[in-house]
Amino acid sequence: MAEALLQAEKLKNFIGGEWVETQDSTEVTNPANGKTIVQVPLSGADAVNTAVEAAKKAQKEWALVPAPRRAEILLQVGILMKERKERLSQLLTMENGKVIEEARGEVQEGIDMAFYMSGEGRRMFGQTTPAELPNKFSMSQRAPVGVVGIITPWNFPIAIATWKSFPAIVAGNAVVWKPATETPIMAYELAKIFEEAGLPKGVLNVVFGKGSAVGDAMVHHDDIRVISFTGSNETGRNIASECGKQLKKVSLEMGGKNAVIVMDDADLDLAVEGIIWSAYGTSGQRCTAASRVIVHEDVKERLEERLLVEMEKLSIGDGLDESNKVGPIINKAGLEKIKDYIEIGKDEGAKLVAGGYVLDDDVYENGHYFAPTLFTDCTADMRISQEEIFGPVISLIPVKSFEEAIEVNNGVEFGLSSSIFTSDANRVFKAQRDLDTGIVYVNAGTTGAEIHLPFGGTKGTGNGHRDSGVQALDVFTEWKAVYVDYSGKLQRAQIDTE
Ligand code: UN1
Repeated sequence: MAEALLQAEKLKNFIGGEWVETQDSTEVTNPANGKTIVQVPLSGADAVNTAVEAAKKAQKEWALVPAPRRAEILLQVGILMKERKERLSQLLTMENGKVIEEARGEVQEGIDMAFYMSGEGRRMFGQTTPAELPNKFSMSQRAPVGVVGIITPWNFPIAIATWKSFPAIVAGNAVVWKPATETPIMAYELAKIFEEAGLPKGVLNVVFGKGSAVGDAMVHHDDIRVISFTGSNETGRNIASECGKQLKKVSLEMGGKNAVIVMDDADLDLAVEGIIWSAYGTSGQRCTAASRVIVHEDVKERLEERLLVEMEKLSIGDGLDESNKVGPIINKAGLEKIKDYIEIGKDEGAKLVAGGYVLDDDVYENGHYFAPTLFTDCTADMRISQEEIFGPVISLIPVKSFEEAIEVNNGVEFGLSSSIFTSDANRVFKAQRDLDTGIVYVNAGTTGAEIHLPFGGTKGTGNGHRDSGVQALDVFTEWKAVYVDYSGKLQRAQIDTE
């Protein structure tokens, strides 16, 4: 099936508009069954250098194409993605494991981003503003940065790529992109779509390979002026410190330890639905996934009972089977990490009430499946309540008040997403003010960000930048202030004002 859908056995890099073969490669396996899908190139610094040269050359001309014309290519990309939505979704499920319904949602997120960013080609507003001197005009406008590097993760291999590459391209930059080696097919397909949509050669370059080779070469390349990265905290910190030394702009989106708060006045059935969806959907492998439930003690028992009932109903298996709601974990390393946290939680004295084990019956073949897991009676400072597990594991923490709930929510290193279920309007407004996260949901789970709003988080989640939304343009542009003096004489600012 993969062969028929993919029409390639070995992927190639896309550099300067050419499909370039590499010597080394490694296999990409389907996390649902361990079967090989395709070979992905393992490139080195040479390929990055060639890609940057191609990008530099292309960018000079691309920057001179009027933004509304650049945007037309994005519009065409969106149309082609829409036409191919089902095929892309199936390939996404095969390489990433997420269930097909969610894969369709992710591809849709990319389509939305294409249509949204193509509109930005006719906006990209700067400001005109009065000058302080007579017969003088002043304005600000966005200018492209040049060549930008984007490094994207396996958990949203197409959506996150569109959040970064589309604003970069519409703003007049050229891109060198390193996709995750676990999920290269979405990158290959998106590059093909760009090629068909008529993007000039060299504006988008895809270099497959490991972070330690390709990513490292990108971070160290003098001519890449921006790095936009989504991935682990450790890698992000290393990238930031390296970029800091070079005064390279860097935008980071890293981990989360997102919580759903359930107050005593909440609609409990709705809260349970929100928790199940945001904690166990995508097997908990979203940066935005809920991994803590902070519950008012008066409703703790009722919430727990209902959660256990709904967890029982979750069918787990290959995401291509429409009846499954929870797919596999990306790979063995991911599975091992989750297993380790189960032991940590038990040792810390948390009560394991459901799940906590690997599913390895015959029906799961060589896939990596983990049972949806619920720890209860957790305290806020346990490691399982503090650290990102990236799997279908909830730590349920009872609290006595609204104020304590907010404090527990904010008492972690990360600040990506948070949610509160309550029917009290005063609490709604206090919570959206006091929850220290980049994304806040009221009466919904912690996932479900829309592309025209800024995506990112506070504290250890990032470094103050945002993906998607109009804010993404700030990552990929410089602000330029322009003064035009039409007085015909020298007017000195701040001096000749009398
Ligand atoms: C991620 O987990 O890194 O809000 C991205 C959401 C999705 C995007 C998640 N729209 O969960």
